Amino acid sequence: MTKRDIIIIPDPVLREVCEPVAKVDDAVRALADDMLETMYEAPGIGLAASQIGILQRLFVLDVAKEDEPKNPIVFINPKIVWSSEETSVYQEGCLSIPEYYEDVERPARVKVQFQNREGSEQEMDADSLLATCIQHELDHLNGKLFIDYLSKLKRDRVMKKFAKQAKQSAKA
Ligand code: GNR
Ligand code: NI
Repeated sequence: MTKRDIIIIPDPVLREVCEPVAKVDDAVRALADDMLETMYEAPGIGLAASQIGILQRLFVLDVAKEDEPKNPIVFINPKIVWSSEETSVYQEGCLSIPEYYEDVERPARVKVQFQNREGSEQEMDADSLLATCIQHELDHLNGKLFIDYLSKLKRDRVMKKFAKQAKQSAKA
């Protein structure tokens, strides 16, 4: 397993729409393992392939609490097939937007269809943090970020701050 570098905004790769995974083979499983290692190392509770520059439709997550056993899940070619009318608000963060947190309102519960690491079709009902995280990761696969749900003022402010940082580190 190899820890990969996480891409930070305003890198345009984060705005790309990812392509379906054609076949769940050993290469895809190795990629998923790298993504899990990168996520745990960060640390974060989710990671989409585009965040390490791989434009394929898969993400990993583990929303287990610190005192609970690890529960890594790999979602390949995920699709939300149902969302609740009811919404919930979570303070979200993103490994591609370090140290920035804001409340986001999303459907409280979702049903997601995906392929697991064996390539079998699976369905999962999710609520609370898991539901939020699944939607956050699926957005990544479509080039969408949680700051897109904020006011233009807030989003512009964040983008400007990270653009400036990128410029600084390019110079150094
Ligand atoms: O680590 C993460 N925490 C988090 C908290 C609330 C809602 C979503 C997330 S996902 C984020 C990791 C990440 O950037 N995944 O794309
Ligand atoms: Ni994210």
